[in-house]
Amino acid sequence: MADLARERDIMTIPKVELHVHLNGSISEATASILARRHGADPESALRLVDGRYPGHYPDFQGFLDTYLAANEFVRTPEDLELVAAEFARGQAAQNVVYSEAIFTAMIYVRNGMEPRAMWAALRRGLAAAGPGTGMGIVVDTIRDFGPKEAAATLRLVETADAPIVGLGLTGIEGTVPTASFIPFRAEARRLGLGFEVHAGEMGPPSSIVEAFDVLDADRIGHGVAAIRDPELLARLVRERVVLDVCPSSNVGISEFPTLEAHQMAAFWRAGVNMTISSDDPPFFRTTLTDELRHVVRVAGLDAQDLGELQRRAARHAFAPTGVKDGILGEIERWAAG
Ligand code: ES4
Ligand code: ZN
Repeated sequence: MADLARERDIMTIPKVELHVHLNGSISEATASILARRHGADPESALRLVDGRYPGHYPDFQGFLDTYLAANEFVRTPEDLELVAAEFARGQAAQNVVYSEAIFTAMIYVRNGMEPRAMWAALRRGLAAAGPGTGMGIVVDTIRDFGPKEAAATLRLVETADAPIVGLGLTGIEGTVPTASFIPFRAEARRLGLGFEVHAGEMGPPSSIVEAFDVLDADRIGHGVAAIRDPELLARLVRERVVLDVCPSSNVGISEFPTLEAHQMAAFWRAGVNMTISSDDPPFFRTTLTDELRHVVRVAGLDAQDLGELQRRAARHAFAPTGVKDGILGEIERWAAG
């Protein structure tokens, strides 16, 4: 067996991150600035523990409460621009050359932001790190809020001036029947957008099956429940289904007790078409770079495997072909160098 990928490989490789929530990328420092700006005490309003988000939650709802508490203070376009700029600079610092940022636009519209000003602030913020830090936006709707919310999300997307590359379905699996989102999925197709579905995160294997058979998802967010259903796992391998795997997030909501107990190594060995992402980095006290360190260690990846992970992420991005070819070229130069 070749040697494990080295720290230097992990640091220098041009990275692609397909599954990272912009609303889940608000650092404690930025959330504290925003809380104070809106007259709240950061420590209590943000549920901080020693100045930090807990990082570990008893379940998904526990995480969601903390995440929503921070997002409550993103009220004006200036607030959003600050959040987006911090995100872009954080990606740039890790040599993430392209990100697909999942964006729950309705949270900010409900907070009182005017849609045109919201999209303009998002564009300005995401551009903060310059053109070498590419960004696509995946606008999601939260399942729990139902099909009306999905329709409202669509109206926002149709009039948006922003680099939207996909639509997504997030939230708590099983709260609303999957079939209620068929029209939302159909609109993604009509608009020429990719479609990502969070499934098999806290829900059962059947939730992943529904993401395909009911919603014809282009990519699955998480999908880790597939480990409990060997037939489904075989289907995922056979059909080359892309799973965005986010190990620290799964551990952070108590789906697995530790990173070592996470099934990423079994997925890798089985030949699952997985990519690696950070999901909600500060809320799980992680970064994409940390997630790559974890998968190298736990699944025993060498430098070539690491290159393969990043090539896959580039190939399965919702970005235009020209953008993807540019990223693949950067990865080839890294592999050759
Ligand atoms: C999610 Cl709404 C939301 N935000 C972040 N991560 C998620 N996983 C499932 N739904
Ligand atoms: Zn997610």
